[in-house]
Amino acid sequence: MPFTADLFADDAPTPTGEPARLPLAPGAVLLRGLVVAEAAALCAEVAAVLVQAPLRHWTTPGGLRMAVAMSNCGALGWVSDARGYRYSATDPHTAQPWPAMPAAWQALAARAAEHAGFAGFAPDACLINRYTSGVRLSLHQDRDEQDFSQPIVSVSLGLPAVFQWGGTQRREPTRRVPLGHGDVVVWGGPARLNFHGVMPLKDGTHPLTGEARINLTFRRAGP
Ligand code: MD6
Ligand code: FE
Repeated sequence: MPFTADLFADDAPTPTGEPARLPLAPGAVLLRGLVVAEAAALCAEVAAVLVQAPLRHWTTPGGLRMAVAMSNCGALGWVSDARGYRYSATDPHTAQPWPAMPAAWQALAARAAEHAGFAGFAPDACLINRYTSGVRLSLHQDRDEQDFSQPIVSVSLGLPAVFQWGGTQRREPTRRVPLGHGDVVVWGGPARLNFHGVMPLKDGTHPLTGEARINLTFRRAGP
């Protein structure tokens, strides 16, 4: 009996092979385990990208060192320094273009967006975030992109985290959404500018990422 109950729990993969979808808000959905089968390959490709464009801690416009270590691939990459938050075609540390976004990643992001109802998503930026023990990302909006009609696709790899999901105003209450290895969150439409963050990462070790959580966020940053 418990076995059957588990198999058909709310968020278990459905017998049709459709991913389990947990709506967060109109325009925002968690696709639990959507990329778990490709996750090992993704982790290997992440490592290869990070050889070309190593992780680093950007400085906020206010002069604070960001706790999350970041890098990018794709035509554009998200960076932060005293000049502000922005997208750049080159890595400020090497003055080189960012590594290309692997074709498999673009396809994966488009497929995830499609599952969430956003057809034709063609990301030009993939931000790579690395969290280690105690590291958090405070509540923010993603608003450095040019076209808010395009969604964002966020892939979680490695250690689990608790996502903080708010509303369109900072003062609105937030809810806590557990994210695990292979989970994908897509948001766009009316939820595109919702506030969100990541609670401090708990200690742990994952066979694919070690003592870390890796998050890939795919965006359409340019026109
Ligand atoms: C993270 N993600 O999950 C941080 N932003 O590590 C984000 O800030 C984020 O997951 C926009 C859309 C999806 C996200
Ligand atoms: Fe964000």
